Amino acid sequence: MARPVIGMSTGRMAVDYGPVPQYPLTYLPVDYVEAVLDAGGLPMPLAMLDVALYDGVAGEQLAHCDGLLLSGGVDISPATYGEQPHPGLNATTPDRDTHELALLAEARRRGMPVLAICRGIQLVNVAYGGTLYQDIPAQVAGAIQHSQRSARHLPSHDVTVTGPSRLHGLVGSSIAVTSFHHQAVKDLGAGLDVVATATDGIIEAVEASDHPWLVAVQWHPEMSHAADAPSRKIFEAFVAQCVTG
Ligand SMILES: [Mn+2]
Repeated sequence: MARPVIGMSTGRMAVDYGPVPQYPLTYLPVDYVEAVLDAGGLPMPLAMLDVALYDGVAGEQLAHCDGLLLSGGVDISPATYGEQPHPGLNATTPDRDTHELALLAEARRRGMPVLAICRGIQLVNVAYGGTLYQDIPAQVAGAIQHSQRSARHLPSHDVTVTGPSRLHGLVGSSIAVTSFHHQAVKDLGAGLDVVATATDGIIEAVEASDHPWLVAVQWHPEMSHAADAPSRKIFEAFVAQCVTG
């Protein structure tokens, strides 16, 4: 049977590349590619583009896909949710924000399954009208460490998952997760349900009630999927929802 095609959002960064200084590249961490392959999907990186220059192309990209994975990356511009930049905000890529918002809007229009990871849950929350903590250590008193210093595949902090929810059905009530984020959902977007939290109250997963299958997590199951069964289950359940067509 043909593998479902999983469209995956990408970023851009400029790096010194051989003899070319600060060469702009499209990028997608390999962990996402391998997690999708191992779950039976066909990874299709969707090149980030300026939606103002290439009107409608985000929709054309998704027309070739059976599911959408919103990947991790840099901070989302606070302009997308009507706030000024906090001193703790890191670099942003506004073109990526608008591209991913266009991809998500098209996925919602099509009822296409969506798995959103790290920056992805933040993007989903903004798309549904919510806001973000721009810098957890500066804005959330008593917050635990959400940017782990241990190796990326090692679980860092605990997450409590509430049911009934898709996520609870997949991983149960409590899991330990890998964590590399300094932003998080603040005010929840309308139409989203919180289905997981950390011990400090930080929202770690949401699902959309207006969508056939939209699961968004703040942690990184793609980093731990090789060794961690709950991480694999999230990818397998997502790919299983993505019917080829
Ligand atoms: Mn976390």
